[in-house]
Amino acid sequence: LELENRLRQALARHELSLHYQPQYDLQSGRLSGCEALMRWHNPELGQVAPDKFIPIAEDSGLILPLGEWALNEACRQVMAWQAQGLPLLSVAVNVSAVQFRHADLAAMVERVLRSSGLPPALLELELTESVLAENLEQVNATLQRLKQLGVRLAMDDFGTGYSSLAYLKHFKLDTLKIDRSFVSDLPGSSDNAALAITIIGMARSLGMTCIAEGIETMAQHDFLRGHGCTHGQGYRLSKPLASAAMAELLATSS
Ligand code: G
Ligand code: G
Ligand code: G
Ligand code: MN
Ligand code: NA
Repeated sequence: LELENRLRQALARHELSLHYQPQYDLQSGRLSGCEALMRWHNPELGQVAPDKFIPIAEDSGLILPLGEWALNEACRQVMAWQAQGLPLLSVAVNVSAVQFRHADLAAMVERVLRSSGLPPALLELELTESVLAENLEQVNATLQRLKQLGVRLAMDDFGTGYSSLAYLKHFKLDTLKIDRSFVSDLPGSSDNAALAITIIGMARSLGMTCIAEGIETMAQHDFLRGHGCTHGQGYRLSKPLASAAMAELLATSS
């Protein structure tokens, strides 16, 4: 509860920030976008990891204001970079199942797009498989409204949930993100190699962009690239960067 109370004040006290992890086109090596990741620095606790505070935010409902802040901040930042003469790039923002369940998600996204001026096609919302396993009618309606806004939808952590195949076919999302647990021991693990190749093929046959997460070695990079995975992110390519460092990267990648 102590952490929850501190988190409750974190927004007003400007303790939250976003880091941006670059995403690359694996074939050309070019920067293709970034994923916004929330960071919390509390004066007494220091840096608190998202794995610790996101679940608390979800259980307490604080994820609603925090998630809206993150979406707004990410969209605003991308437009601010463009205003500084840096290239316009797409940004992916994580959306928790709690936010997705909330009736107003599409209205909130529309509001943020309008106030930031970000072209909707440059925004990708990362959903988890758990989102799609809930009330089918509501999920359908929300996905429909989000698609009408023109934003892209990604399936995050693919392969770690359940019923993946049926949902994937049904919901026609834009992007499939291969969970890093399948990437970690490539190319040595024949199981993971087979799984990664299967997921890449699945994305291709469904017409989806495929992003591998957690690429830490050149061997993983080359394996994924060689098997036709279109995009990747991970420490080997770049760690998540504070906004100033991301701006520097943008300045050298145009
Ligand atoms: O080559 P350069 O230092 O600009 O690459 C920046 C990062 O992009 C490196 O960490 C590299 O691993 C990664 N990268 C992304 N795509 C490619 C690619 O297709 N080939 C190579 N060699 N590196 C890539
Ligand atoms: O940022 P990593 O660096 O530690 O993130 C850990 C976990 O926290 C990941 O599962 C990531 O999806 C989640 N996460 C990070 N930022 C956000 C955010 O803005 N919203 C939500 N819902 N999850 C986030
Ligand atoms: O669940 P989600 O995919 O949103 O989480 C992204 C998380 O993965 C963040 O915590 C981010 O810091 C972390 N991450 C990004 N690149 C790597 C990587 O190469 N290796 C590992 N272990 N984690 C990574
Ligand atoms: Mn993610
Ligand atoms: Na993930």
